[in-house]
Amino acid sequence: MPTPDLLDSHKEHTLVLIKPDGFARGLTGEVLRRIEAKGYVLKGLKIKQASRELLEEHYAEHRGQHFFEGLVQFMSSAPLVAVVVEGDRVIEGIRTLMGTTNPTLAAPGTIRGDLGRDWGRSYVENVVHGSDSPTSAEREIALWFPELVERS
Ligand code: DAT
Ligand code: MG
Repeated sequence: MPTPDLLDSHKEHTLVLIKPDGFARGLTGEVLRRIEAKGYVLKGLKIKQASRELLEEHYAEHRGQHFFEGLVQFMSSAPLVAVVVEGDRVIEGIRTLMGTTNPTLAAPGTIRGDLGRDWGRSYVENVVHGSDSPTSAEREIALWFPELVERS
């Protein structure tokens, strides 16, 4: 197998996850459609059932929060889709496309506002994740796509 091309470090990238709820509901295509229609470019894509270890690392900033355990359990319970997206100001742009964290309150027109809702569970199901800053994006891409950022 050829080694995949590494990401261009001069360009901006973010990590998007189509969470287990979004993947199970068949919303992967719709989320990717919105990202591509906006003009951003997909640079990495994989279906994966993430381990507890990976998710504890991914959500390290939330360790100690009351929702942490439920969040990690939900995110590791079923497959998800991980995506690296490229474009100028893509980190902010994806956050705008996603909408706010609570899907009941997320604005119509956003992914969470249009596709997410409260299903009465003890954890929040909001379809997507997007990195919240350049520091987070770099850390998260290295966690989920080490093959795109370093030579093995
Ligand atoms: P976001 O996913 O919008 O970046 P976040 O980083 O603050 O939000 O939280 C990560 C995830 O954790 C979020 O998508 C859903 C869950 N979460 C956040 N705050 C929560 C809360 N108060 N109660 C339950 N789950 C929460
Ligand atoms: Mg976050």
